Amino acid sequence: MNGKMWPLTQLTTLTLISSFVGGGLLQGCAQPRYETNPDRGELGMPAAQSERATDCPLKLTNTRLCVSWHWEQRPSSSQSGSIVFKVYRGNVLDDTPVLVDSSRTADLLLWMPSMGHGSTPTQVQRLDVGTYRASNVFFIMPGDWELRFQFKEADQVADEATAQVRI
Ligand SMILES: [Cu+2]
Repeated sequence: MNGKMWPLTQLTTLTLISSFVGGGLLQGCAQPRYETNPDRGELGMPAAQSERATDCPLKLTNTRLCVSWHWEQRPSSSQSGSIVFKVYRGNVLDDTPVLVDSSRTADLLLWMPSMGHGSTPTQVQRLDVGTYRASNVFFIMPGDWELRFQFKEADQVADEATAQVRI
């Protein structure tokens, strides 16, 4: 009886060792793994593998929330453009982006710092949670401009994040 059991035990031990080593080395393994990866923002759960940690290059000065933006329509010397911008924070669980709605009124100010003047006013519209479109984005002259993403209370700027653009 013992003579037959021994090889089985050896086989089981070997299987356990190889799956442990394999699981540690092969990070891209397709089998579900439910432990939390010690690396920041990465979970072993398959559904979370494509999610990325929050990238926050542009922060609002007061709330420290993040702002991202992109051209929806680039302006020209004769045509105004539009910008979509979003406000978000990092998820407390895995630091993936979570859009945040503000109780304040969003605005976008176009400002030329070297000459101390603005441009024509933009119009900002809320599209969804933490998501805005600024239309009528027009620069009255070429040069270095600031996009000042602002959140106002009673027409006073309560929070602001500034991005630089060359027009
Ligand atoms: Cu100017």
